[in-house]
Amino acid sequence: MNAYSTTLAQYLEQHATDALASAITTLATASISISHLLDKGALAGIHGEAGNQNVQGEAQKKLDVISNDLLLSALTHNPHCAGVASEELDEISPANNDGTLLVTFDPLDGSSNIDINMTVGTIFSILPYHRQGQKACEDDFLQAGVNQVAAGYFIYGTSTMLALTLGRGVAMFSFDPSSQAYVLINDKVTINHSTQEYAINASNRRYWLPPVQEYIDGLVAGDTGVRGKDFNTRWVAAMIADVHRILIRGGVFMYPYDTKIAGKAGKLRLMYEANPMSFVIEQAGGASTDAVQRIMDITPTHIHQRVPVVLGAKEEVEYIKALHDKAGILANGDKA
Ligand code: AFP
Repeated sequence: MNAYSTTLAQYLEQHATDALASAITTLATASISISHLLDKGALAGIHGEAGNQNVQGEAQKKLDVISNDLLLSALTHNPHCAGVASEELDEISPANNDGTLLVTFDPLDGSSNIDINMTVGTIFSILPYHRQGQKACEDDFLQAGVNQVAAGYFIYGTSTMLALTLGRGVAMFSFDPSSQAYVLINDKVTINHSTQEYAINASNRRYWLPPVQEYIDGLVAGDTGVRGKDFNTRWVAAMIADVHRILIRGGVFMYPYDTKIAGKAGKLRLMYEANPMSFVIEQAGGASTDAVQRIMDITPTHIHQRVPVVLGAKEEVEYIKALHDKAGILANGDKA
């Protein structure tokens, strides 16, 4: 017998509208199927490449495709869902014209981790839909992150968990395999404002802007440098796992602007990764920017838009932003 007793269903009954509760329950049900497939691993024939590229030009894993199909089919059958957008699909999928919600998702973030038995997860964002009676189109999705009514992620790690925000803090749930239900383990997740741990793919150093190089040099110098204290690096190469670590024990995560691929301002997607994670991080007391402006204030111009991401402990995020301000960096990476 453990101390936890509130299920996700009970939590949603208390805190969410019927429509939101229904959409989140649909997402949770699909996540349980994905979690079971991951548990079976190679035995379920899910390892390896699917042989296609997604809209981002990335090789799709078999489970990317299976997870995408599971979520898409479940959500388009939900009566409250007016439209769905997936990181894996070129175009949005209209659903039920009378629905009041739009859902975006990254079906399997960090999917290159599947074959090496490391953490992956499903990230989702829920936006309001206002054109009832009409078929949803891409323009309906192009809303700033501040409009999100809920966001979160299902993480498939040593255990399966859900981090959820409805805009009033962040709640953490753990999946109980015996009851097949998500159970609340923390109803007020908070992030420390300061940290000595950071996450970045340092192999991209030569492509970063000077303020990011200067910032990381300061951290690497530790107590012999400008920061006067030692820092520790952690990089899982799955945003979901790096963000989860920050929610649990603090830190700062960066996938900054880089010049590696011409025309791509960073690697992460605004609508499937950056916005939902920013909502979760801010609701836990952290901060999230593209190093110049708050991510959730960005009005998307395209559903597959990419943005630089700097999120986590408030003091570090503000420190990095101040370095960019001092260097006169603009949102597109140019200098003022
Ligand atoms: P995949 O889903 O293709 O594995 O990409 C994951 C991701 O978009 C994000 O979750 C990580 O933070 C980032 O890529 C890792 O990128 P690097 O390959 O540069 O380490």
